[in-house]
Amino acid sequence: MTTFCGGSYLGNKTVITSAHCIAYNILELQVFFGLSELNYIHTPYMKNGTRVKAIHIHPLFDPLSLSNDIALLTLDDEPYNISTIRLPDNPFFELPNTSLSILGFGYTSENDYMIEHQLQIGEVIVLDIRNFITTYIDNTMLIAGDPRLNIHSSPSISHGYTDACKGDSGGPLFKNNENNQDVLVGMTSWGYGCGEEGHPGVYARIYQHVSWIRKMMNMS
Ligand code: 4AZ
Repeated sequence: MTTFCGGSYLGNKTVITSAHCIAYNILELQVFFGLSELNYIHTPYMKNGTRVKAIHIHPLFDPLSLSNDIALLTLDDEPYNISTIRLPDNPFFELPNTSLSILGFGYTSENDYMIEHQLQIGEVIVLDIRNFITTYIDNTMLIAGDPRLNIHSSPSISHGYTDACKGDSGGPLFKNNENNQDVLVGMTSWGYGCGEEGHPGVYARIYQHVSWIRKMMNMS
């Protein structure tokens, strides 16, 4: 068994993750909730995953460009005692300079070779997508990077920026709002390397897809 991606629980037996995480991994797919630690030695702890009953990949997901990198997993059972993340009801947290959190068990450097045992958390800020539009980046994506990126007086920081990396895909880019609720703003999707100057992480936008997500949740 391998652990390869993150996800978030939306409630109503529905987990949201990246489409590219599951497009090739549909056999034996299981979801593990509420872990802050992965334990490879005592694998029995990992045995009680929740099975997935149905997979809904966004109809506009493009596996080449990773546009619309969103999928929903419908579970067999409601997970026990797992808090939900809220969907955004406005696009305000997508605005440049908004500080957001990311988390995952992914690599902590580009040259890593194994995912982390402890869940890692980091802070990134939303960057203005207009500065990053290329043939690879479109408006179904958000760009976010190290908060130090907007401090122009830090030329000594040339690498080692806070960023998502391999293994973090599908995990949340989120904001703890003024009511202490976590709001899902994006999902870790891809990037050129990890933590490199000029190459912030790319996230799937959630706000844009809220009506599709709600529709699919009510249907299942
Ligand atoms: C990945 O392979 C991946 N630096 C996720 C995020 C980033 C790079 C790679 C962003 O899952």
